[in-house]
Amino acid sequence: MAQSYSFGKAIHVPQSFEAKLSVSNSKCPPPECGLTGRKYSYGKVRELVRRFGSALVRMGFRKGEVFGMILPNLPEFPIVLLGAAGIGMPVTTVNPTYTVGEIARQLQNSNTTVVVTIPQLTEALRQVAQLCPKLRRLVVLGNPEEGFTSIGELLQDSGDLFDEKIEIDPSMDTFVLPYSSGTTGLPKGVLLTNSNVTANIQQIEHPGTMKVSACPTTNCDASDLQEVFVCVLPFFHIYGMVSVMLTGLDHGAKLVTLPRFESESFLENVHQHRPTMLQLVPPLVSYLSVRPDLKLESFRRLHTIIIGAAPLGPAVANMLIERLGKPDLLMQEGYGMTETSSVTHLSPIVNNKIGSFGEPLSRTQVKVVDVETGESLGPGQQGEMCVRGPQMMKGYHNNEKATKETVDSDGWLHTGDIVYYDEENQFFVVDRLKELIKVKGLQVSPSELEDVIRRHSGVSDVAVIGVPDEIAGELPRAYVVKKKGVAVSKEDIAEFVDVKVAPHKKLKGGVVFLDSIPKTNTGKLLRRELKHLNTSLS
Ligand code: 4UW
Repeated sequence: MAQSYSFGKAIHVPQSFEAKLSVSNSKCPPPECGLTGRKYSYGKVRELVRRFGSALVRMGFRKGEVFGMILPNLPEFPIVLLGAAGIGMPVTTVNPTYTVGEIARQLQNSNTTVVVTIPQLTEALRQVAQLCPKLRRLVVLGNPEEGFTSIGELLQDSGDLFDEKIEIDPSMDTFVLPYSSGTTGLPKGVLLTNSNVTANIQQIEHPGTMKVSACPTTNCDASDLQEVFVCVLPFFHIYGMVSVMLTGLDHGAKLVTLPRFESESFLENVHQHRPTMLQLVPPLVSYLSVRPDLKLESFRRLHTIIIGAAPLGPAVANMLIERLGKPDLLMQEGYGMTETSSVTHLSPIVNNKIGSFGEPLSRTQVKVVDVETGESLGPGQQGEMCVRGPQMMKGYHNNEKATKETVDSDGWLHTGDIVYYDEENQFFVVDRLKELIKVKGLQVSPSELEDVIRRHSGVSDVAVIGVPDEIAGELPRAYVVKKKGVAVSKEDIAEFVDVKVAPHKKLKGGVVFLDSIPKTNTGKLLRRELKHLNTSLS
């Protein structure tokens, strides 16, 4: 069943990875845990992918049933993801810092039937299972526990059912189902097909887009030729999943996985593994640029830093280049969205401009339109960016309304971001039209937080916006109208929210009481007015 890997064709991702993994030299270690040193060769990854997928078939799981992953970055992440996707199960990746309520919402909304998690989350998963009747099986990456099948048991499978008559249509069948709130409302499942993701990996690896050494599959003994990624960005988010993990695997890179960002272990791993590329978000660039204890020798092999997911200040970027003493370091900024399988723009290798998120990738069409008239705009004019290309999602899961609001009848995806481009086709972010808040590159949906806050007995109305923050980029702030006659403090509201949401969604931007929330005559919330209010308050 394995096919050879060739560019330009729509290829089912797990099959193409299978081919890639099978030709790789077994001495070439790809995923390795940055904390424990646990690692697998490419050949072993391939074998375990097949065993895991086959075990799922043997347990009765079928193509089209949704598979849930609640895992931090671990070397087993690609094994689980490619094993499930390889038998045609769309994989929904959940942030492991989510609370029981947040996990349950995603698993219910996606109709997940089987989920894999870590021992630290089994108790939470037992509670989640009570709320998700469709969940038939819980798997733990660790020792067997009551109610959980151990992954070790599944990896004993012979692997023979992996490719049992499973027909996968690369352009129609869903490969992954990550969640994004898009331009408005609650987080929605994003249907990314096998072809979408494969196309994006090809676009990223296009010569002239990514600066990587010769593909090392035949040169593994020469460690200087192997790309090394220290993977600190979470694999559950589209940036870490596609641009780091899958692109890294496709390239035969060594992936050092870090389960979470901890300053000491991150630096230790950088010093030990001497990465050739670092994929970062702006707060990590700031962090590195001020660390006094960087061992510059560890950055000798580093040729590229890729940054994206939130606006990057040029001053910080330049500070890091200076700090590392590497004037020839390629600092590439990229722009991506969950809805575009990850990337649409990346700075060019030559003549890149710090402060710009670069130019459209190959086969990616982009236009900037006037927000009022929809008219296409020329260089230097600010408007909403719309994109079209093979990496664009099929739509939102079970949500035709949101799909139609985001993708117009000509197939343009409206990003909700205000940008402009210059005479050299380099793009710059100006503002965000959509509701989304970005905290350290991760999404926070204002509607989701408003729904939580509205449940407080002392709240009559609420609106949440993002306020600028030097470290996180933005932080959520709630504007609250109190119910008459109910005594409620700002702290009460913050504490009420704290226990119901993941750490990055907490109201660290504060709570502000207002007499009324600004709205249009038709009751539509005027978030922009709150943003202006914020500017004038501070
Ligand atoms: N500048 C300003 C940017 C930028 C930005 C994104 O959580 P999502 O859905 O997705 C992402 C994906 C980012 C990404 C993936 C792969 C990659 O290589 C790369 O560049 C290196 C980045 O963040 O959020 C999408 C929203 O995030 C904002 C923007 O508002 C977009 O609609 N965003 N990149 N460079 N803002």
